[in-house]
Parts: sequence; structure tokens; C-alpha cells
Amino acid sequence: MLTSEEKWFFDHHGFIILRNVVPPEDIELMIELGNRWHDMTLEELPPPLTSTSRTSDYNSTIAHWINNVQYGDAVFQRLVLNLEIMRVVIALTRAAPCLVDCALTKNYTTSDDISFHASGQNYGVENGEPHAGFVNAGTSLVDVPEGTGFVCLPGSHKRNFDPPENLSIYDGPPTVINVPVNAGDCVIFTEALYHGARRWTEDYPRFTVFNRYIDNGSHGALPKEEHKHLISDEVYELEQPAIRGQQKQVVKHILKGLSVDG
Ligand SMILES: O=C(O)CCC(=O)C(=O)O
Repeated sequence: MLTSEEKWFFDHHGFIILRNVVPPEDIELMIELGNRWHDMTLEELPPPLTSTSRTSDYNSTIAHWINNVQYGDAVFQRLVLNLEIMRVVIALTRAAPCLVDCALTKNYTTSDDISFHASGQNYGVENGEPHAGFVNAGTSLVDVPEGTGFVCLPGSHKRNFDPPENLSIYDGPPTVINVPVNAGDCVIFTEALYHGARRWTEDYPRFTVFNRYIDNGSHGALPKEEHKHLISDEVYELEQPAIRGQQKQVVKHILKGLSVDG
């Protein structure tokens, strides 16, 4: 499922970059929908779309995200089921992924940057295969040049030692690296990796779709039963709790599409 080089890269860095995995017409449509939804108030968003970033828990200047976008249009379901991305997600979740969030973020130059944070300590290697309990597949819909966007502390997902407290997202290599990408590239990282985002610098907004997966149970927020008619059976199944050692039909189907024995 993962090549030897991908296993090495992920184990070494805590993330992997998949280049050019989304068709341009899908990117265009996601941006169009993103512009439309981000202009709406919370009340105007078509349910179950919502935005947990527009609550008092967050700064009003945060880079806002719209949650549950897979229920808003099939283009986001195509991204959820993207073979190239799922190849890596399935490998990292030991073939038991549960989709827990599908969120479309828009950053402006006025949006806050994001300091280093990490979640979970469940990265490991078993039988020569890297696995992660909480995986984030961040697909960029725009070009993100060097100096802005995603940053991380490569290798910090191993969590053998705590990083020093005074590290800044604006520090440089070898400790902090910035990951420039093009529209259609996907950065898949374990949430155990310390990561953040530098302030956006370009004259167009930054759009990113973050699809998050866990490898055991569910977070309870998905699926949205009342709205299940808005998503395909496969995406619905992907939102069901993950059970270690049990392959969902959708996983079997994806593996078949990839011609890997499931
Ligand atoms: O904007 C980014 O690339 C980082 C987003 C982030 O920190 C997160 O999703 O937890």
C-alpha cells in the first residue's frame, strides 16, 4: 500500500505529500462552494453544514472553517473517496478508518496564524508498517508558496521528548519546516505531529479541505443520521465507528480499485 520510500518518509517526518491528486474541475467547484458558504451566516448554511469556528470558543479573527461539507456537495465526497489519498489513509489506520471531520477552511491575510499543537501520542510502527490513530488529510485548493501555510516540527510525532517551549512557527530548518504545495496537493499528517500554520500572505484566499480520520471507534459527531440521504452509502459507512481488524465494505472496495488484496 505504501512504497518503501513513503514508509521511510512518513516515519521520518510525520507527514507525506501527495502531488496533484485532485482534478482541476473539482478544485474549481470546491472553491466556488467555499466562497458561497463562507459568505453565509451560521443560520444561512444548509444543514448539516455548520462552523464550529464561529462560536465563542474561538477568536473572531481565526481562519474559519465550514464543517460537514461532504453533505453539501458530491465533490467533497469524491475527495473523501479519492483513491490516492485513501491508499495512504487506509495504510496508516491499519485498514480501519473512521471519517470524523470534513472541513473547508478559508484563510485571509488578516486571519490568525496557528501556533504549534499536536493531538494524541498514538503513532507507531507494527510489522514494518507505520500507523497513526488520528490522521489529517489536508488538500490545498490553491497554490501555497514558500513562507506561508503549513509548518511542522518534523519527527515530533514520535514524542520521545517534549519540544522546547520557545519554538516559533516562524523559526526555520532544521527544527521547523514549512511545506509549500500546489492546488490539488494533499499533505497527510498524523495529528501527533506538532504542526501549525503561518499567516497567509497572498492576494487570493487560501482554501484547504481537512479530512480527519481515526483508527478506532468514532468521535460521535458523524454520521448526521437526519441528513444521510445527502451522502453516498460509501461515505456513510466511512463515518461509522472503526473496529480494529474489521474491514468496512468501502475499504474493501477502495482496495479493489487499487488492486490490493483486502
Ligand atoms: O492551516 C494549516 O495548514 C494547519 C491547520 C491545523 O493546524 C489543523 O488542522 O490542526
